[in-house]
Amino acid sequence: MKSIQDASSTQSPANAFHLRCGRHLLDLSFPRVMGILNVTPDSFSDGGQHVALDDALRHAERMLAEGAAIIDVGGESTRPGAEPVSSQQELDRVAPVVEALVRELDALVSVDTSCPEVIREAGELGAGMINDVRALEREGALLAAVGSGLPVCLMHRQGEPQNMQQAPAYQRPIEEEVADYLVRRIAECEASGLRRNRIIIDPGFGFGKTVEHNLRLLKYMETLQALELPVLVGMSRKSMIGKVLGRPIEERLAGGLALTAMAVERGANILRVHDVGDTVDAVNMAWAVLQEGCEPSLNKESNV
Ligand code: 8Y7
Repeated sequence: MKSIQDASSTQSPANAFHLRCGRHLLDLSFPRVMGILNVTPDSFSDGGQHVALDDALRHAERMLAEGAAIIDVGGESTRPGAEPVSSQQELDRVAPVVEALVRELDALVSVDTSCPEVIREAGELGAGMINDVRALEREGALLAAVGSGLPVCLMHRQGEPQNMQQAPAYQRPIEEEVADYLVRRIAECEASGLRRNRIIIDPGFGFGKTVEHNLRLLKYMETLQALELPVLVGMSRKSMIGKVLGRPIEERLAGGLALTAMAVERGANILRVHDVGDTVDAVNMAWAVLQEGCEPSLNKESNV
């Protein structure tokens, strides 16, 4: 990552590593943690638990206290085989939560959506980031994102959630295909007016990839450094851990922390996880090694 600086935020001293996210300025001079807040009744690991607004707020508050810099709110399950939801349904689930997180906690909220209506509304409600597993490929999503003024995470995937795990296959080394896709997609987004300093990239672990694909993608994740953009990764509790270790979802934390440390070494800037407190420790420890020194305040009590 070279410079992700927006001309509108030149007042910051370390501005080469700051990302403008609505009214928040996200410091990416060290790796940050994004806490997952699912508001879908069918999300695969904590489905149904945070449907109520109060529960969602309390859960987010705890993640922020544990050091999350961003809360990622999602209203559509992208779990393999999940049923699609209407944009109105998604909006009904997500909007009250985003609004409350912004108003009550002043949180930097990311909205996990592919839907243009939800993207548009996210900006209005005070969200600071769009996280789209479909990289703004849905009709109207790119223009909605441009209009929102928010940074966007563009993720690689192969296929759609309904069928993506059926027979994932790549002709060339996966890290090259993923990087090539992202380069192409970034160019398309830039051509439509999405400025490069608003783009975050994500290799999309588990989205149309076998376990071996996922392991190789992490091993060679440094390939993405060539794009000189912030890198977000999501591996928390995913089946790549389950398959290697033979663990059910609730026993994948240790495996996930190992992956987190490796991702930090390979340049990950944002780690999207369920277990914020433990991940913050893993991130800060790995970062201390890379820096050959400790800055104990990193990622602690940090709401950006
Ligand atoms: C990812 C994601 C999911 C990911 C980004 C899960 C919404 C499945 N995974 N977004 N979303 N990256 N950017 O296991 O890897 O959380 S959903």
